[in-house]
Amino acid sequence: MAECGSLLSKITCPQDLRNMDSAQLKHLAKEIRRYLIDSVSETGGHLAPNLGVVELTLALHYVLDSPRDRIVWDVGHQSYTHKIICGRLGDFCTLRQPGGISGFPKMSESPHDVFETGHSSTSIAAALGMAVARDIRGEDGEVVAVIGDGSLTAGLAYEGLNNAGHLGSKLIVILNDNSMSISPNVGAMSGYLSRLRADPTYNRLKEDVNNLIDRLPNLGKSVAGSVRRVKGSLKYLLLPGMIFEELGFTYLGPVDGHDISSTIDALDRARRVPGPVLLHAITVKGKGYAPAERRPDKFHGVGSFDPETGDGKASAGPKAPAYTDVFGQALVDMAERDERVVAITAAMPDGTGTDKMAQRFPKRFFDVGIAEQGAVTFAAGLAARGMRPVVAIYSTFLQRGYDGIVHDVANQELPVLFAIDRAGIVGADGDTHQGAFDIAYLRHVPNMIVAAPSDEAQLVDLMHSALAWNLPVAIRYPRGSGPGVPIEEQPKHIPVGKGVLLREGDHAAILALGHPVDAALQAAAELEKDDHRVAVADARFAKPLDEDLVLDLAKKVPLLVTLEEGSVQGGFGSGVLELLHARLSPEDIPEVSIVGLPDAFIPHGDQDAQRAELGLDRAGILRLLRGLLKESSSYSAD
Ligand SMILES: Cc1ncc(C[n+]2csc(CCOP(=O)(O)OP(=O)(O)O)c2C)c(N)n1
Repeated sequence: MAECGSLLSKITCPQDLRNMDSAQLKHLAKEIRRYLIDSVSETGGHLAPNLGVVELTLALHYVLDSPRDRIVWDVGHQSYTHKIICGRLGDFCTLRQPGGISGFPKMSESPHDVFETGHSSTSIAAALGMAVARDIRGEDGEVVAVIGDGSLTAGLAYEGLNNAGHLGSKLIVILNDNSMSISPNVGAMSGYLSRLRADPTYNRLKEDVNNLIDRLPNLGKSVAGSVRRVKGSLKYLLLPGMIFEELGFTYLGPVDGHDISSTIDALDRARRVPGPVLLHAITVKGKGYAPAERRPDKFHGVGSFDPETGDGKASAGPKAPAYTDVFGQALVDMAERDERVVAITAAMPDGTGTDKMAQRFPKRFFDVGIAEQGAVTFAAGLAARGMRPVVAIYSTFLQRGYDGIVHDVANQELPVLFAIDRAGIVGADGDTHQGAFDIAYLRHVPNMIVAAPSDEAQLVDLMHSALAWNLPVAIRYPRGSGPGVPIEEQPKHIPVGKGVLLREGDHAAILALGHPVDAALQAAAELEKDDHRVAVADARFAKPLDEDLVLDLAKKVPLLVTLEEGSVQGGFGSGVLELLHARLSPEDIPEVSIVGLPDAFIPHGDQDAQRAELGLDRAGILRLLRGLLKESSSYSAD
């Protein structure tokens, strides 16, 4: 277990920081950094973002009085120092472990976690809501949003800024600018921030003019007004588009976010400014740990690693390639064959495997920043002009793109292919990141095709087939690897809405979608040993359903089990039930059991263990079927 230094061990609450002088605070930052490296090397987690905000977090907690003053962490992946300072040092070794503390802010863990996050760019709007509530209720206390430059690429962040400038409530936004998203940050705003970083002249000049005005004796109102107008025009001369000020914020900075004393001073000033204020802090992602400073993208989120070298600890045994890698390669192959194919990611080229496309066809690859909503409508525009966009986004983040899918893509029947990675249980990232809802939020959208491969080869086949279908298509696949089947050089064409019967049986049938197909086959083979003849079908599509396959099975067996790694409410199994009720008379409908994700937010845990708990592994399916077959009055094993 990681050991903590002598200063850190004495911190029980943020108020303890106030008894420290600046040398001690500096030393504490060093201890925390060492502790973070050692501890995260064991548990895994978001290392580089946290190393970048150690001093900033200490300064915040030094100046503010949390939880009376509220700190809203954007994404929340950088809240480790906050967690440690706010009473969770003892639990920190359980970070992201089953039953342990979360990698994101959690109100159930501490009153200092005032808003829960995981998805980016919510902090400004949420903090503004808290500030306005404070004002309406006649309370006091600061509200502070801490947002990274990557998270500032999302429309949601600008909506928050826009509303804050309009409402004028007292609100502090800290822009933690390390010029990185997970990968290097992109976009025009990122370019603007770089210019601000490189040349803070305007801000110095603005202060000089303000000081001058204040110092002039008996300055008449009109003269002061003129000087301020000159100041107003100068800003256009020196730094065109002083965006934050124009949005109604007072802009402060840039400040070196690793210099605790300067950051404390800047925060003190920010507190004194009335109305919304944005403090621009410059930080280094991965600060103080050479491997992370060299490769902040690789150390954004890590598994366990050797703290001496930064090398990841290899997991045991050879593994099949991850779905993400299979997708990335298939995407490049598609792009080789069809020059209309273009790829879009929302700030996650590595995470989605689209980095392969970026290398091979840089002009046909687009990183739009953390802007899932924009990515979807951008793809619709591309498709409307004859391109074949592939939009690769994790299931949980595509929730942001729902309206674009309905309004811009499906309603116009545009052939956009959504590659939905991390569909299903994701493990250590937890409730905010589970890919639980995509089947449900896509299945009811007219014109959408929703497919899920049961192995890697089928993912490739579905992708190539989707090009020929010429319709809006979503293909969902899980985090991690598939069963490891070989991938043929020549992809096979899969007709829309066609599942496949993999195993005959007349005692019961399992109709599985995607990842659980493999476990279903294993369970059926095991059941055979007890003379239970269980059919297994790979549905391949949640929409359109293979009606013939479903109805045939329903007519043959008294018991039908559906499996999916998605929410049961509104999911694949619901679709099967709808079909059975629409097409069969009640007495012909077999007993149906739907297995999937429950109507609950599933916390962080081990991916396989959680599948087992939910009955979505071989043992769980076996247990369920044995129970159901035993109960079934209409069937006795012969
Ligand atoms: C809506 C959404 N899309 C994607 C992500 C994945 N993600 C997590 S952190 C991150 C980068 C954030 O960059 P920044 O805000 O600059 O913080 P940094 O990690 O650089 O400190 C991304 C893309 C997310 N959490 N939420």
